[in-house]
Amino acid sequence: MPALDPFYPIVDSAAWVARLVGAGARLVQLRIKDADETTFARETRAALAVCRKAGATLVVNDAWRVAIDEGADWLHLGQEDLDGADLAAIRRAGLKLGVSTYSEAELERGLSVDPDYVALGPIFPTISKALTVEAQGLERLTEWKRRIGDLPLCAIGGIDLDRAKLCLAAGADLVSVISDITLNADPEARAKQWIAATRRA
Ligand code: 3NM
Repeated sequence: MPALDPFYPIVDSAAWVARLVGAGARLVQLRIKDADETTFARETRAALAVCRKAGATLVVNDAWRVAIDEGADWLHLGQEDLDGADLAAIRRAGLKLGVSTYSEAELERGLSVDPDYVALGPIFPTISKALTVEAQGLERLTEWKRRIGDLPLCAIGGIDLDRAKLCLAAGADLVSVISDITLNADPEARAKQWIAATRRA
């Protein structure tokens, strides 16, 4: 598997995917909450078309049936999503899989499904997702990386550009971000800064 790009933004529409891929992003997650299946399928199809044209990778969050039906290559599942997902069908469809982990037990569970990357979060407090877990901190990233070896490790939660560099130095291979990009006054320019800094690291 070719190495995944270290800059891994998460957005909630195909229009956002197009903006960030246009700015140079090569790994993007489409994470839509509270949409009906028709909207999700339409957005996924449009986002896949944008990514394929640019040679970028789209990761579909949670909606595994849509990901299979639309022929996506990647899926991301949280621990709660793992319970309801048909992992055999997902693998049969050839989907690569990323999983979220928040604790030792969840890391064990995550590894048991033979994922293609493991995410640890929230590294810092986040405004973008309601979570009951405390911030994990950078040391935990180093510990997770020691545990999972060559498997790519994704840092997520409260990460801005300076913190992204710290996460990579601590052992992360990928850094996922929402608000530092989407709430920026110039998201494309911010994405380019991230790309320059993370690819250099
Ligand atoms: N998952 P921001 S934190 C979607 O810890 C998501 O698993 C998290 O957004 C986890 O970059 C998070 O704005 C939100 O903090 C990340």
